[in-house]
Amino acid sequence: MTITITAFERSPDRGKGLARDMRVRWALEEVGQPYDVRLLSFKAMKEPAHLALHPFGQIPTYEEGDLALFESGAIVFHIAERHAGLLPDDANARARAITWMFAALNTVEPPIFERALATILERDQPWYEQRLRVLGESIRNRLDGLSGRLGDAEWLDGAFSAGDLLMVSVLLRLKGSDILQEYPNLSAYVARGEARPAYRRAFDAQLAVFTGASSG
Ligand code: GTB
Repeated sequence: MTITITAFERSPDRGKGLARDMRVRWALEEVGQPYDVRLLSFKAMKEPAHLALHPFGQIPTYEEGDLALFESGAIVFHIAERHAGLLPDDANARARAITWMFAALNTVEPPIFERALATILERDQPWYEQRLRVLGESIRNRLDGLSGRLGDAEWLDGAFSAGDLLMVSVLLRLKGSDILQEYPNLSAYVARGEARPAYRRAFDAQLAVFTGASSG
């Protein structure tokens, strides 16, 4: 059955791969599942046809036969459950990998995303610098714990898993920032994720949308 996901017709990140369709593309590439992409304008995302798939009018969504999903974490989990390669077979190791998926989305991503939003939306506020400092501290608090747990290991818990896929996806938003550079083992972890052939294929596919859109 054909898998179709949705993505921005024109991603505001100009092809940097920071929108959340990227993690879904990456998961599909890791497990070797071909997929189609339906590109949406901001207007189309708020129209009834898309709202029937996604109650909040966002991307990404995932359709396969009569199954329609939204929420990038749920989609990656679904892919990892249905196909080999992203979750270990051992029940306890699988539960730990799923724990890292939740940690990435619930514990590490929120302050990172808040900080990114603040740099766009709150730049002109008189309290902007203070807010950046507070968000920076929250991020460092999370990265301290993550860095301590990762140590010198290649991945968070044995072989590469959906937990690593989501954690690297979340950390990529800090790429090039002073904050990530303070944690050499996390910088190397992100670089290992980016070096995976499946990541490269996913990245190139989303970049092609931007370069196609900007040359057209
Ligand atoms: N929790 C949901 C999930 O994980 O799927 C969140 C989905 C979400 O935030 N989708 C965003 C969206 O559709 C795109 S990814 N926004 C449009 C809207 O809400 O109207 C967030 C995002 C947007 C832009 C960049 N960027 O330009 O760098 C990065 C990430």
